[in-house]
This record gives sequence, structure tokens and C-alpha cells, in this order.
Amino acid sequence: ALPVESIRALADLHPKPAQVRFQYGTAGFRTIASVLDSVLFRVGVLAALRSKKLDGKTIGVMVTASHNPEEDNGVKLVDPRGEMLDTSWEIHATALSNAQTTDNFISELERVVQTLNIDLSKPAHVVYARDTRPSGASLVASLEDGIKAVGAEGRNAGVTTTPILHYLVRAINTKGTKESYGEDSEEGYFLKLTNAYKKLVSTRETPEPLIIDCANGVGAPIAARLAEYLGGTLPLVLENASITTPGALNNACGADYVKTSQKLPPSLAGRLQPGQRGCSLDGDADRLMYFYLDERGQFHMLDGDKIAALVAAFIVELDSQMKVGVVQTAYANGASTKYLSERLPVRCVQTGVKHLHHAAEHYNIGVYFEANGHGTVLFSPPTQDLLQTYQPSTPAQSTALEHLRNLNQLINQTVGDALSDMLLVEVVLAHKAYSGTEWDSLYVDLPNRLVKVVVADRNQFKTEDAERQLVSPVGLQQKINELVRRYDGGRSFVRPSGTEDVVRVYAEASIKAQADELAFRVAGLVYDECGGNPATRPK
Ligand code: G16
Repeated sequence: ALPVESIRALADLHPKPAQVRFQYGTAGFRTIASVLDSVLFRVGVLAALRSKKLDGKTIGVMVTASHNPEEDNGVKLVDPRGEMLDTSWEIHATALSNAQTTDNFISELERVVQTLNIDLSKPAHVVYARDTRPSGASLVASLEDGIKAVGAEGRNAGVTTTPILHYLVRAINTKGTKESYGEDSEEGYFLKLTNAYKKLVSTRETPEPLIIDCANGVGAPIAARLAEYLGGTLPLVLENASITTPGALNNACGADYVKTSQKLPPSLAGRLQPGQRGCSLDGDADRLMYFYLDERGQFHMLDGDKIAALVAAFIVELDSQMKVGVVQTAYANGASTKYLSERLPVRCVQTGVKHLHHAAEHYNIGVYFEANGHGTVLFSPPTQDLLQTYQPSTPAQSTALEHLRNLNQLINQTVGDALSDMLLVEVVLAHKAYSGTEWDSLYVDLPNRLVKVVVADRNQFKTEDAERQLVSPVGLQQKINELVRRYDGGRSFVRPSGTEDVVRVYAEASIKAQADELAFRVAGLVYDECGGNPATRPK
């Protein structure tokens, strides 16, 4: 039976705030940190139950709000193979988080145990970590109370990146098996990645230094350690590494800033030289954006779509027999979709890494990237087996095979990982002898604009067709269509964010001014339809 008394005693210390409704969304629970205490406690309990349900396998919990502002925080669960929580459990997470009293919470727990037929006599293991947010330490303490309340065993992985936590979960659960993913430590992670990187670039010259904008987040200390393991094979210059400066996290820097504003973080002005490669991480280092300045000092962004194009082409060149496919979302630049679909199968799915990840599993090698720089490359289990057993018949085949084996080690197979992706990009650039300019010229991005609209209730917005069509509010899509038709090369869609309390509007057109105008006019339609706080008109 559930240890009701111990749960009750600890749950009383973490009461749910009245009038707040929580939702396990695109990236778990995410909102202003000050209301999250009870959620963390309850997630601790739920993670333990999930572990019991899966026969004591280790479940991961990451405390982060990634690209969101510093005052936000969040928490997401990681399943045993290092992938996102099975979606069928999200409703249980949401229900548990919204039980108002301790009694309600306990009855909800009993319901979950019964519905899911959880054998409570099984052991439970949870590994957890957090990013650098000031609210993180106390939220982790609440999580630990939840883990303790059900007598589960917890392992604190400290302050680290989201992808490292995913790595650890997979490494712990595969330890000593033939699928062993690596040593279950940060060191194991660094060694796995850097050994593969060094082999992949062993015949290439050391590149010019790469500037990393660390978003003043956890990517800074982790990239610093990565640099030690790389030992000069890839010179890194870390910028925006102030993890203790209040308010600095993701502020006018980081991958989301670069993608949304399509600008160089002001703090890098004068640091990034024309022609030099730079990249930005986000607050938990799972997103990556590259950029460079041309000789006129003009900023050029190389986003997730450009990364997908670069990497997919490289893999296909290594092995034209493999079924390589690409997965994107509606945010993918139309020019990237055109470029890729002329070469490979391309699928569009809804926003959220979990959706892309699952779609990518259908290919021998599945390349998935969101335009915002979140993504990875998956090698299917049969492909991994084939890479192990294949007998090459020519020297060229043998080299290609070695490269694919090393790429399989280099690329985080559990989730999008900015640092692993960064090494991947560097490998491809080194092999192709590409500068930013050559990479950028694979195709020319269509001008585009992303805006947010604050509305009274974003849950009114419902979409279909991989988020490209609004079905609610009724009639709004038709108005958008009428507007879009008036713009050359126009495309636009509206969807509720899963991580911020806003509705997002994306627009593309063949001329920049038109893309901006279309985005703002669609945002205006959204605003007029749904109102909101006049202080927060589209921005
Ligand atoms: C999270 C998700 C991403 C998603 C992003 C924005 O990223 O993991 O898949 O693209 O949120 O989602 P939305 O537009 O629904 O707010 P992160 O880096 O914030 O964890």
C-alpha cells in the first residue's frame, strides 16, 4: 500500500497554492518559480511511481525552465531510455499537480496506482538535476521530499545540462548490458563525446576558435569542462558565462534571443570578428544556434533548419544506402523544407521534441531539428547493429563506416543536446572545409517573423495539421488565410505556446518588410479576436 502517513506529513509542508492551475505541457511543468513548490514535491512522488511501474528502472527529473526568463522554473520527467515521459502519463502528472488539498492529492495518488496497476512493492530509483536558476536549490529540496515520501532512492546529479541528465538516465539503465550507453557520470559523457570528436577530426587541421554564448546559464560551466576534455582540438571562447549575476540568464543573449530577434547578442559586439564562427546555447543547453558576421559586419544566423540541412547532407554522402529522413515542425523555414525535400523524405510534426523524436525513430537515421535549434540525429537499433557488424569491402567504405560509428557516439541519442550538436557541426564544417558563408549558402532563408501575443486564455487556441491550421477560435483561420493570400510567398500560422503563457504567431513572405507586416497583422487578428491585457499588445 501507499505509505500514506509519510506522504501526508511531507505533503502538508508543500501545499498547493489556491487558484493556480498547472499543466504538464510541451516541456513538463513550467511557470513562475514562486508557485512551483507543491508541483516539485508531487513530481518526486510521481517519478517514484513511474519507476515502480517500470520495475525499478531509474527515472530522471530535470528542474529547469530552459529558455524562459530567470524568474520562471519548471520540471520535466525523463523515461528510462533517456526520452521524454510517455505522453500517456502527462494527464496523471497534471491531475496530481492540481489536487487542492493533501487529502485530494492522496486520493488522486490512489487512483493513479489503481488505474495503472502499479505494484508498490517494487523498488524505485530517481536521478535528478537542475540548471543554474536561483530558485533551483529550494525546488530540488521539495522534489527530494517527494522522493523520500514514498521511500524511493534518489541520486542528485547536481547542477548540469538537460541533455546530460538524459544521458545519465540512459547510462544508468543500460549499465552492464549490451546496450551500455556509457559511464553513468558527467565524466563518462565528456569522454564519450570528445573521444568520438577527436577521432572524427583526426585528419583535419585545428579550426579557428569558436565563440560560445552560454546564455549566462549552466552551459557555461559544462562547456568549460568540455573544453578541458577537448584539450585544444577545438579552441572554445566562452562568453556570457555569468551564472551568478542576478537577472542575467537568457537576458539579451542565448539561443532563443538569437532566433527570435535574429540579431547578435549585444554582449558579443566587438568580440565576434567577421568570418569567425559563433554559437548560442539556451538556459539548459539543449538548443543551439550558429551565426557569423560577413565582411561587411552583417549578421547571419544558422538555425536548426540550417543545422539539419548541413548534417543530413553529410550523412547521406557517407552512406547513400541508409534510409535517412528529416523531421521538422511548422516553424521550419519554407526554403529549408524545399531544399531538404528535394533530397530526402521530410515530415512535419507538431512542436515539442518528443513529437520529433518519435517521428525520427521511423528512419534508419532520423535527423530532427526544430528551427529554434533543438534537435539531434537518431540511429535506429537495427542501424546501430549494422554499423557494428558490417564488413567494408573498400577503403572508402571502411572510412565511411568508421565515421558513422563515431557519429553514433558523438551524437546524443536521447534528446537534443547543444554541446553534442555543436561538436557535430564542427565535424561537418571541418570535413567539408566550410566557413559559415558556405554553410549558409546551402539555401537562402525566406524572410520570417515570430511574435508573441498575450491573450486572456491561450487554451482557447486549438490546432490541427501539425499546428498549421487553427480550428478554434472558429473562423479565425479563415481570416488568416485571407490575409496570407495578399502576400507574395506568404505563410503564417498561430499556435498556443506550451512553455509560456502566450500565443505565438509565425509569418514568412518573400520580402522581409512583408513578413514583418504579415506577422503583426495576424497578431492583430488574434488580439482582436481574444482581447487580453491592453498593456500587452503584440510584441
Ligand atoms: C521547449 C521544447 C521545444 C519547443 C520549445 C518552445 O524548449 O522542448 O521542443 O520548441 O519549448 O515551445 P513552445 O513554442 O510551445 O513554447 P525549451 O528549450 O524551452 O525546453
